[in-house]
Amino acid sequence: DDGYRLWLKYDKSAQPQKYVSVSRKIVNNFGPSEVIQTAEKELLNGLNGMLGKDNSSPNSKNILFEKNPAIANQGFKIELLSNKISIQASEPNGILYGVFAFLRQIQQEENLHSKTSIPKIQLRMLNHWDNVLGTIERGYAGSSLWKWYELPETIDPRYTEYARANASIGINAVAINNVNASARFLTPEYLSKVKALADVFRKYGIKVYLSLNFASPKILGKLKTSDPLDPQVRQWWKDKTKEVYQYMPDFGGFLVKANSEGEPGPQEYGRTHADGANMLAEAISPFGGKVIWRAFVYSPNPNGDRFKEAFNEFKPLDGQFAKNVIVQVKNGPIDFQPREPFHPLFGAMPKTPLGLEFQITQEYLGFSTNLFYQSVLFKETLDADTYSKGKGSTVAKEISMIAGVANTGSDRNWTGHLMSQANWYAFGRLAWDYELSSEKIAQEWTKMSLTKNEKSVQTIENMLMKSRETYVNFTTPLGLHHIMGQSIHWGPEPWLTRSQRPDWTSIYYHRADSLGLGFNRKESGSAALSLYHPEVQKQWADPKTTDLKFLLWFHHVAWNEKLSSGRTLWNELCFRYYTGVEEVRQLQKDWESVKGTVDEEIFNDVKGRLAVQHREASNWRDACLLYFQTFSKMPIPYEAPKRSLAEMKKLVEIYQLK
Ligand code: BDP
Repeated sequence: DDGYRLWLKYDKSAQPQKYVSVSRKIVNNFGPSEVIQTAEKELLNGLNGMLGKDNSSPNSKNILFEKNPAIANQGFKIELLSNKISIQASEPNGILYGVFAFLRQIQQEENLHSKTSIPKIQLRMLNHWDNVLGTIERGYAGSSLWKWYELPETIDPRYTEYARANASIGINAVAINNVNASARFLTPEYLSKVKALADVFRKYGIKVYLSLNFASPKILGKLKTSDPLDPQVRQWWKDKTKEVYQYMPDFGGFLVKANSEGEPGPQEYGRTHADGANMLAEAISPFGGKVIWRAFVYSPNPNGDRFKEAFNEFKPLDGQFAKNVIVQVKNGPIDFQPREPFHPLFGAMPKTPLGLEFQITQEYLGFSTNLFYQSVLFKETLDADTYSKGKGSTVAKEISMIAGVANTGSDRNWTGHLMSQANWYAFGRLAWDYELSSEKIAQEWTKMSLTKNEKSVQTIENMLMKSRETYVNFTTPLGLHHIMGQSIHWGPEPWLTRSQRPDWTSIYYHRADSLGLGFNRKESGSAALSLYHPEVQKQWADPKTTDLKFLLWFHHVAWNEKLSSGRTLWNELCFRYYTGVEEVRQLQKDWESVKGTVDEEIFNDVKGRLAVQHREASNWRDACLLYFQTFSKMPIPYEAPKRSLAEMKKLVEIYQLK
């Protein structure tokens, strides 16, 4: 098994007798629709695979697709009745999602049961950072799935496989190109290619979005400006948007990265983010489309704190955005680190629809050689309490859309690391229902993707559940952040002192000195903590009571300060780094114990990657501790690293050689 079939294997069930009541006859009473046809095809395909084509049982019940206006949005109801199995929804997508949920019951060998499920977040989206030349920004699983030079004439069957995987977990939108966007995507040549993809995705209830380059009026329209208040520019976008809708009448909308990391934007013309977003919103509103405007902006400010940049830009604009604009905010204030406190904009813009952006691709999480089950990270953010409307105002309740930067690529197994399929899966499942537990999602995924052996399912679930904390331990424990290798964003480089921008160095974030370690974000420091609701501030205001997970995010702590663990900061730091490496060893042992119960090809591939991870974890530990030791001047209370700091620096340099 090379992992290509993801969690949709539909191999023969070991317990077909459980499902004799399920007939292969499907009756569509819902009404005609392309998506319903897909639902029918998927249901038959799944049933035939798992239960065989024939069903001669006299007691078997037909499966009916039925309209039920009481089921809101794209939700579904599965009802097991004495004479039929009914899958109900008010929208075609709901039927499709109901079908996949029904199949999941059989895939996991559950007893069939009735179930009603309504998605909590309406717009559930993947963001692909795919480029015109087939590369993927921060992609670690091969090249782009989209074969631009073959499109639109050649339709790779993989586009359908991709769409069905998404639909099976409820994803209903995809932005197909990099947010650092080429204007090329808005030309007729490329729109016809994008349309070809949209035609495939539509069958699975998925809408296409495009990332756009804000300077397109200049680049494509040869206008003198891209100023959003210029009448010609506004007209250009209206015409262009109309053209886009001629190709794709159900086009979802635009995703925009503006005035961020060198991308063009309205501020070049003295205009605000709201001016830019609203111009596009006006152009797209006649067609019912949306503008998703990213809040990932941070001007370089040597004396400032990047933590505060997006908040300071966007908070004052609350109430100024057009109705069909969604502001998309990364989960944390810096940049997809292994652990971040939730972004202070959540709960702070009551008049603006907010979207939450996670990064499924593991840019800062060990690429595709590290096991990092992200469900745990997703949940930590979704469940975080903003207190905006009193206790229980979680981030999840503050958002109307959710986006994940995709981890898919042309690798046979889609995600490079087989176990990273679980992150794609978990993203979709949580986007649908953020109240699901990470454990439950891990079990589902494991049973459908790897093994049904009970002991192994338990072992793999444990591995997944521990993997995030393990990664944090050996890379950035206690609230350290952004100390990874320059540009490549892989491996340790805590000594990084100089870069194009101060806020791209490591010393900017860890602030190690002879006294201690960590970023003081209280009033006496950058005061970033003050951006949060007072109740949230309380949790992180006092180093004595701050959860150790977040300690160095908010405090500069003395090396010999005694922490709540009973250890000094220095000893705790050493403890975490050493524990992290040990935990990777344990992951290796755990995986060894499932041998024989998972496919051999998959077993060996994951085994190899875990061994790589162990090597990388040791590098992180030695590099970071030897470096921080130059400040703490304290002994490492464990078996000392075998390599010197100079050797570690050399090793890291290799990966940055051109
Ligand atoms: C950063 C990535 C960069 C992306 C940027 C973004 O390093 O490649 O373009 O995020 O989200 O983390 O726009």
